[in-house]
Amino acid sequence: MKTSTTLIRRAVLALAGAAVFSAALPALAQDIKPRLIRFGYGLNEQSNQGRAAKVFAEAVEKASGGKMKVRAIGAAALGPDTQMQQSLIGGAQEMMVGSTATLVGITKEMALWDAPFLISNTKEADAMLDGPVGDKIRNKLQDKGLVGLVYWENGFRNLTNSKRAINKVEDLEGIKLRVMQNNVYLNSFKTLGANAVPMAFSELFSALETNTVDGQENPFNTILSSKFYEVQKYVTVTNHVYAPWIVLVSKKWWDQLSKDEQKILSDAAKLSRDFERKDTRDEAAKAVADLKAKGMQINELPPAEAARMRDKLTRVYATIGADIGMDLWNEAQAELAKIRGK
Ligand code: TF8
Repeated sequence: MKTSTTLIRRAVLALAGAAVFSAALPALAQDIKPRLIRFGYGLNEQSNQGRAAKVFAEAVEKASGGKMKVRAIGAAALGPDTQMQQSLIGGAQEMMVGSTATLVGITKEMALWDAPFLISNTKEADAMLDGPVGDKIRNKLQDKGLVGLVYWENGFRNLTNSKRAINKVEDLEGIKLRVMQNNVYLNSFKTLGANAVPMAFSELFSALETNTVDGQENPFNTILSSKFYEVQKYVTVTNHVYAPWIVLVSKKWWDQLSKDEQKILSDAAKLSRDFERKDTRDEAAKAVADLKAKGMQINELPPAEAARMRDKLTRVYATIGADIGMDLWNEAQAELAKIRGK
């Protein structure tokens, strides 16, 4: 009797030990080192960008058992997009999120996303960005020292200015309009007759405040979160382009990570993407009312004028095709046709 009791007790102890061991096993088997990840972004903490950066940071910390710490640093405190891109390439900063439009100097194929009126709704946006064309363009970054994890939504861009309501294309004449540091944007707004000037986003608020520029174009979300309503009166709903953001990692740093660490970052990036797109869309859906409440005057272009603008803007397609290569341009068109057919 005694012997069997002892045996059972031993067996129970062994089982308990095994249970403890196997519970600890996945964590032990995972190759995760303490890491500090500086994740830079350009908008403020209260923006859709800031909220999603926080979601990403929390997901990474949780999945790594607190070993990988993400320090999300907003308001371009680590520099504007182009500067952060260089820091990532050099390995002086680990991660960032920013516009695809400011990446064209590094990966010219990114200019596909600058094409006015290419993407007409969020269903098309998701299918394009997360599909083969989006992947192909994202993967081009690898040769340039960057890893693109996911696309977030910046959104459909609209015009604001402090001079007058824009009711027809000609109303843009003489308006000094800030655009991103990107040739398609520059050419697009020059084509419309505006006096377009490229400028980093981090300089934009004060440029609007001091009337160095009269206007700018960004999604409703950014007009709200960056408080452009304090320095701009008129909003014109143009939805002239769907702009993505992209979450980037320094390739130099990425290559030092274990497969487990890379997976934690990829998974958290996907989670943040899903959160960010929903959050951005929810915010955009009620933004018109919010901007009106802040005192902005909002107008839509009459359909005939919208069509004229569209016609003028789609003329830049030829230069985009030449820049990114006609193969990629045609592939994108075919993919869009497929998505629209579904
Ligand atoms: C712009 C963009 C910005 C982004 C952001 C700073 O107008 O739309 O919102 O680049 O990441 O510069």
